[in-house]
Amino acid sequence: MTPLTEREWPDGFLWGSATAAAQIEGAAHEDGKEDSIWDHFARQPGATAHGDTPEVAVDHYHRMPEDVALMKRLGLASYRFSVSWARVKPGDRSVNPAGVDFYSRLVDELLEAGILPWLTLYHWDLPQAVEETGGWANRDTAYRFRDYADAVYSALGDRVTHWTTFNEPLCSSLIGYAAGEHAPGRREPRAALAALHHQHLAHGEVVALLRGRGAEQLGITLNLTNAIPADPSDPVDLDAARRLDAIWNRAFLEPLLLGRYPADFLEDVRGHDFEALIRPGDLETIAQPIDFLGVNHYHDDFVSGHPLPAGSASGLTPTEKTNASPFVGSEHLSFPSRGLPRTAMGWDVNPAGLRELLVRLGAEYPSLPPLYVTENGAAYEDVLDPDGGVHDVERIAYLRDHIAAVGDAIDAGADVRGYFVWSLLDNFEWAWGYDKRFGIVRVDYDTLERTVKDSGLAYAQMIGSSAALR
Ligand code: GBH
Repeated sequence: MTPLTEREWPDGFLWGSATAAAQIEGAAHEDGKEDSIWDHFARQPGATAHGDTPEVAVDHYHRMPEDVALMKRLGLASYRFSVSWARVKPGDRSVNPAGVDFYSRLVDELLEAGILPWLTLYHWDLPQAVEETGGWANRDTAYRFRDYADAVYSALGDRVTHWTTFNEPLCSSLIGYAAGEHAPGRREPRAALAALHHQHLAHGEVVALLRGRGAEQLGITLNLTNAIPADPSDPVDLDAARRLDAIWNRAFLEPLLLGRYPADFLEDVRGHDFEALIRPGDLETIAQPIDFLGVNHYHDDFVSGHPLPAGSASGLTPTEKTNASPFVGSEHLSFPSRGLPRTAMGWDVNPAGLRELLVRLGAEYPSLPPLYVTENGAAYEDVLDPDGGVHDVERIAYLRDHIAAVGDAIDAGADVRGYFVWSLLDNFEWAWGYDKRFGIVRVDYDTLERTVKDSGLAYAQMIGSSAALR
């Protein structure tokens, strides 16, 4: 098997893999867990492909020890997982001992296996009961999140060193509350902007709280993309790229790192009275120093300000699927084809984009903390070979080229300290249900049996040999 990388990596570079609670755990109504917005949303007709739900997912809740053993066999140095709020504080009421116990056992298993637990407090699964009081559009949710984080820290703070507040607040605000493609499925642009600000506020409140309680490493994960103008000589496309960069990247980076919302973003959303949501002191709370920034990256966005010619091929955006746009204030954006190879998600493959992004962040934000690539990976139509193996050559090529791009970014001066493949296991891919497989381990959805794909073998071999270089 050709190695994924032959490069030398910095000492202690952290190789891991990532998952999220709602995508793998199942046991959606066991041991006191109540509905999250994803349980509720997935039951609505047409919300997910084939009506798939997270009810069983890949049954990680019951197979956790076996899954940790698998991580150990793969040689993972770290495992990035998320905690389900609706399991720990069902209905946002008192703490559920059985829910806490699951994560406590997981952390013990990981430590026993020599794997660093990398914990995310929120990966999109708000308790449905909290949504029913307004969800993230309600400022109060930020304070309820702080109470939930406090409960998780009380249970795990003695063993978990790395804490991430949010995974991709962009998705859980703009895609959940404006495009309606993710839970809670609302199509209310101003509620989406409120969700965005309240998640930032919740992040800041939790950084302050956990800092005070002695947490070692605190950060957040953003999904960041390069906004590439379809025609760089066309002012309309340049403005489209500027707008996309504002609402997709800078509306998150600037409050967190610079304590302000970008002026052009404020201008773009002017019609929604966004600034009325910001109270004195909020930006100071939001911009407290963090110890790392997680970067999830899958693809660039090739964007235009012109309508697409009828019948032209384009990316699969929520705009086209639901006629509701996540780009509040810039609803006219369109995504023509860039002519690149695509994954099964319809996402362009352009590894150089990851290098450019990581390098650009360092250049644009002097106060940038160390970076970790907390998600990168690809969905393909995996075929199970009669020999029992999964020869996922496209995923291997994707990982090899993106890992090389991370190495190139480090060579160019970017301070990147680790890389997590998305995902450890095939899983519930949100609105796509079980249709799209991102795992380096295959899951048979009838038997729930796990089979390491060739990409998993290649990744294990790489971690083993790059560990040997240290
Ligand atoms: C990650 O997000 C998630 O963290 C993870 O749970 C998920 O399984 C994984 O990626 C694979 O999807 O509005 O048309 O411009 C995905 C990154 C970035 C995908 C924003 C959707 C918006 C498409 N997301 N993108 S559009």
